[in-house]
Amino acid sequence: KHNRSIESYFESIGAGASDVGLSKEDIKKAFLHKLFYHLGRVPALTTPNDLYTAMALTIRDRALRKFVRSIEEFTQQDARGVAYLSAEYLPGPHLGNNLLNLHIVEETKEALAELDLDLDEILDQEGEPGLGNGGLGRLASCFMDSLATLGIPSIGYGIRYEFGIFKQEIKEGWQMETTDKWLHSGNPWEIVRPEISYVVKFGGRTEHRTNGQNRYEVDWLPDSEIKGTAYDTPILGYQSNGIIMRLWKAEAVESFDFSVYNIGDYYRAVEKKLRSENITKVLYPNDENLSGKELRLKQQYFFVSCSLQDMIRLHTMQGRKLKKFHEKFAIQLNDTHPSIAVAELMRLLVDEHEIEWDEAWDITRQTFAYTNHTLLPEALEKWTVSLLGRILPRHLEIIYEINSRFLEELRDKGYSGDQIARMSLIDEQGEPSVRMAHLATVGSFKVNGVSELHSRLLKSQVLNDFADLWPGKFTNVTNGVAHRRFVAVSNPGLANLISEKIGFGWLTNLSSLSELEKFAKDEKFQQRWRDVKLQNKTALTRFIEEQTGVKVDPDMLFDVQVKRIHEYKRQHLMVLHIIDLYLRIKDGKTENIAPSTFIFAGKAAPGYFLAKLIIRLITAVADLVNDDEEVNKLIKVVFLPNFNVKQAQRVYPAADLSEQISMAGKEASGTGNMKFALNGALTIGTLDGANVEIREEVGDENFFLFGQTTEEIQQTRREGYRPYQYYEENEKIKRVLDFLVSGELANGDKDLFKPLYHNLLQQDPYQLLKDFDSYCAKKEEVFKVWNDQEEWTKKSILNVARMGKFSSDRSIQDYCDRIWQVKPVKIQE
Ligand code: 6GP
Repeated sequence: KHNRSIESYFESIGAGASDVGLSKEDIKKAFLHKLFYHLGRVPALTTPNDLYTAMALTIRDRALRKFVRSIEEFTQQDARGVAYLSAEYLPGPHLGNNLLNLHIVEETKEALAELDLDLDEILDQEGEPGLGNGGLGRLASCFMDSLATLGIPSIGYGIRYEFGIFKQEIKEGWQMETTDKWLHSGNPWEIVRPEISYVVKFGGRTEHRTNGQNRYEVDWLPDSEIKGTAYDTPILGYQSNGIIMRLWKAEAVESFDFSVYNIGDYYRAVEKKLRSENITKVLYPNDENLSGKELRLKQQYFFVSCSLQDMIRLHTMQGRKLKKFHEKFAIQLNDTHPSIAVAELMRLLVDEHEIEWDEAWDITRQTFAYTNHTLLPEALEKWTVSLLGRILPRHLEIIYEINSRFLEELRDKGYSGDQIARMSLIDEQGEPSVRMAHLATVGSFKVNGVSELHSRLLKSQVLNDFADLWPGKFTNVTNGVAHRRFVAVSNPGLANLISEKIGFGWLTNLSSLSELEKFAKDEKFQQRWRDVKLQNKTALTRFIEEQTGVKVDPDMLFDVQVKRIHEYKRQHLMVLHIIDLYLRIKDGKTENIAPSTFIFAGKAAPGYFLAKLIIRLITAVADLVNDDEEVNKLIKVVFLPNFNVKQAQRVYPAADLSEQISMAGKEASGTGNMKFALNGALTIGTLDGANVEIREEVGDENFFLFGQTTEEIQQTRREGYRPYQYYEENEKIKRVLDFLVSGELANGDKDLFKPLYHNLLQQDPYQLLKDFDSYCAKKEEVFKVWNDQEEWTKKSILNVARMGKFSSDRSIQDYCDRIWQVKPVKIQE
């Protein structure tokens, strides 16, 4: 059965190539077919969502055709592959990206035009699966794109949350959260696989005994079981085949109509079903902050267990030995969220497949690799021993066993008691808890950070003891972004201009953007470059007005900060500067201010008070500035609600200036920084995360650097940072901070921003006040360069030309070479 090629299969069912053909006629026919036979509609009686769904289904067929081909080839070649385990994905809208990948944008446009339909309107209908919080989830989706494009045998495992990240609305200046009903109008991209499902156990107790053959055995007697069912979404690569993202949905084990004897049982059965489904109900909306909640642990274990059982099935299906599991799969842990996998694989190997501990441990340690995505102490996952023991009693035993063997090893090496306590998988200070980063590190063959600086700090700070013990285990893979989505799909104007000059090579080899360098000073080219930007800004201007009612002028400098709202990212530093500008304008000192629109967007974790207050501050400053005739000719402020991938695709192409102003040492990498620069924005930023490498690439003369370095920040802290001193000694800072509590903001409310005011004066944990002057000075320079449009454009072109390193294709290639040892599989069409 397996030897039969897909082509002959197609022939045998009498299907011609045109059934999934890519010509205009094929697409038009297929689209009408879907509309009629799938949705039961004729063109005259459709809703916009029908049109979108029919088009999505049309394209999905074509994607599946490719996808099936690649599965066939991966299987035949018995290739080593990668499983990417991530609790979060942010794929963004699929349709536009898939059209690009299939190379049928024009054909589709024309096919629709012949039906009097408009592709852009249809594209606009698509929502997005918000199955992630921010950078980490979006990175996972960029990696899916590149894995598919490079032809790496791979699969992305995750959770099919029924409700993704909340929808953000702004009411009276405050963030309000409403549920994200992304499945409301159906999801044409996914395919449910009822036959691919696994049972996952929870709770209960274990029983230890020695069996007849003198083998020590452990039985786990759970108190509940839940079924996970696979939902597959094909992810196409650019002019290549595809991979799948396989997301697990939780269901009750028994179908809910199992024989019931009385009405009481019936209701209990209903409740049980509902309880089971709860596990994949909703994404936890905390970005880089652990919640410590039981349900979150259950989610993590649930998807990890389904995924590992699935991999074992795939591996043994063709008669391969389980003991060779690590030869077949590399499993990448996307942060510690899936790190319980280390204990789960041990359990599956030892308890369920009767492999001896030592051998199982060798297999496990050769299978996993771990990526750390943050140094923030509040984000390092820990589970209390009591919670973990209650939900996963067998895993706690396994973790204890791993730990005792590991600590024994350290003792043998002569480690001190202090060192051993620091490195233990169990944190004994306070309530005993399991340190998931330690479990992931001990259980993996490689550990990586996501930028040069972050990887260095990981080795010298958070995991320094482990880096001393196993220096060869630690490596770096600098993040990258799906440039096809974030430039070719989102910014067709720029993409066309680039391709016209240097051809299409950059789509698969981003480094070839360097060929643009020679046009950097070409006046005609510069003018066209500016025309594209202006067009994108004009489009964003319309969107801003639609969303917020604020009219902005596309000729102004668009100065943008979009990302999760977090103190360490310092959105409020940008606000303090805007207040300073406002006060200057009120004083009539308007010289040297370039007319600017400041654009913010991003969600705050619902329980993060200061982050929400920062949003309130932005909207308060926006109201003040935008309504003041004296001021709003020079500056405007906008907060765009509900930042997501779709919105991001509108924003990056329209930005002139990209704000990457986190306190040095805090932002692991950043990926928005890359998307902005690739769309021709210049960056004002600190030496943090991947900013360091971006600046290295684009040249320091094309990057607005400010602020303390990581070392200086630490030095300042060691010397005893006293923010109040800056308030006392720096008039500008005093004036700006006093303004926060003056009552001039938020209709006279003097108390509203006091928590922020006090936070900055008393602790200022992210040293805004210390970096304030340097930031303001850099802004002056930004204004100066902006006033010389030729100079600005040259820098913008050079930024794009030198961003070749930051494609996620390069990141994935690095993972393949440095970590996975996996090679692409060539697919003969
Ligand atoms: C983020 C980091 O904050 C960001 O700097 C990085 O670019 C991104 O990961 C991708 O590597 N971290 C998270 O979103 C997170 O939740 C646990 O880390």
